[in-house]
Amino acid sequence: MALRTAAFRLASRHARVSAQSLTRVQQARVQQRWSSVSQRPNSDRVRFPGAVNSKFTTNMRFAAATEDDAMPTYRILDQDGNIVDKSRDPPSISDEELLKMYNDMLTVSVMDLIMFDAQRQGKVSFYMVSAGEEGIAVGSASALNPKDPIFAQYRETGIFQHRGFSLADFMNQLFANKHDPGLGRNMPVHYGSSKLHIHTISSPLATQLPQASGAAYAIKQQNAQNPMDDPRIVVAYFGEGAASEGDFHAALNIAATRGCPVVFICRNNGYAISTPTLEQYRGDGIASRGVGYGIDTIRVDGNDILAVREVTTKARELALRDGGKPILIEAMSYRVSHHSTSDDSFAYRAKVEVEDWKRRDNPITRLRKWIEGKGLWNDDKEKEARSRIRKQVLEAFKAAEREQKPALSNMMGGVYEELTEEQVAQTETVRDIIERYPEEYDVSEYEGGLEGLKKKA
Ligand SMILES: Cc1ncc(C[n+]2csc(CCOP(=O)(O)OP(=O)(O)O)c2C)c(N)n1
Ligand SMILES: [Mg+2]
Repeated sequence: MALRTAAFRLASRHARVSAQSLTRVQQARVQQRWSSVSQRPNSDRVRFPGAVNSKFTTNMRFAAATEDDAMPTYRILDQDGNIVDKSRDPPSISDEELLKMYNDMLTVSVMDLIMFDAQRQGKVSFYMVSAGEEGIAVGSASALNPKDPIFAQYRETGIFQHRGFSLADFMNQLFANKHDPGLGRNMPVHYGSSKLHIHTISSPLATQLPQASGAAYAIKQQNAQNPMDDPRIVVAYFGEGAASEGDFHAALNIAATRGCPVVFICRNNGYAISTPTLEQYRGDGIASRGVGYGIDTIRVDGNDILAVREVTTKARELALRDGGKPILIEAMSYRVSHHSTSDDSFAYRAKVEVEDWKRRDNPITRLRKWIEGKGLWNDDKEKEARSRIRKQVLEAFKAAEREQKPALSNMMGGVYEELTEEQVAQTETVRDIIERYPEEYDVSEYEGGLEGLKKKA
């Protein structure tokens, strides 16, 4: 009984907080929706709770999903880096920010080439590149407040780069050395940074999406309770393949019904490993699903970093309106490289298709053309930047490679406060095996060697 009273008190407090976070107009709107659902005689439209504004018709027509109705794709620059709509003002962005965006994309691209090869040489176990999609990550990150929490998938290295994740941070995680905050427990490329407000990437697809909606619900309350602070939103990235997971649907629906300030950014790159989009869905991409959930949605050209930045700025503003609401951005792109180092994409797509895309369009060359047109960039600067970045990446690479690995005790620790009986027994088994087969198990590169098994994590 006492428990039930406490639960009731908690629920009513919750309802009060939610009500406080809505403006009067919004409250009136919510009430209007619920007070007008009774079907009035002679009304020309349905007023049932499940569809409150649908006109009656005698024309039997099934709503058809045709390609003619495909949602348009917003762009600012054409493939030659020229503004398409000559009547509009040029995007308002400083030269400094333009050069930072270009440098960030270039850094990701140069690091990707080096690390892909490093995996082939057996230096790291796994890698994933962002080729062709650098503009989505960097362009959207550049439009956010640096304190907006981010939930990413794995092909958004550009957001880490833009927020200030250093080359040493990337390399420590990739080499799983003792400076990796995850202490080598996660796969390479699954970065995270509490300092930069980016949640750690996890492998199971789409799990980040309901988490993002939940975090946005918490932030909605915080925005309402701390009106003097800068309001924040949550941003969640995912691929079009991940949008086939149930978690995607749960995340969009809860965000829409609870009015959570979250911007969902889908990178539609045409493939989910070997599954092309044509086999993944039959609707109008992922954008059409946002509308289905009552979420304001836009489709944007992911190769146009200025367009990505502009729609994200607007999406952020909209997400904070009306007490908070979700927005969906579908950024169109093409996955230029293999899915990961474990994949050979020429087993399921033609080389010529890839070469075509590489030649035809690319977020880096498109921005390069724009900044060259403005007199901010040229061949010499390009050469200098590429060789400088390459040198910096290789330096960070060598430094991280030299560092010791985390102590062996971290294999078991970090889950429970104390090791369980089973973990203690397993630790002893590991010790026994290493001691019996020292040639097979050289543990000298782990902090503390075999003794590192003892240390508490
Ligand atoms: C729940 C789950 N199912 C399957 C996988 C295996 N898997 C890893 S990435 C991937 C493809 C995802 O494609 P998409 O979301 O389009 O992202 P992209 O790789 O194209 O950037 C799959 C099927 C997984 N990690 N998690
Ligand atoms: Mg994909």
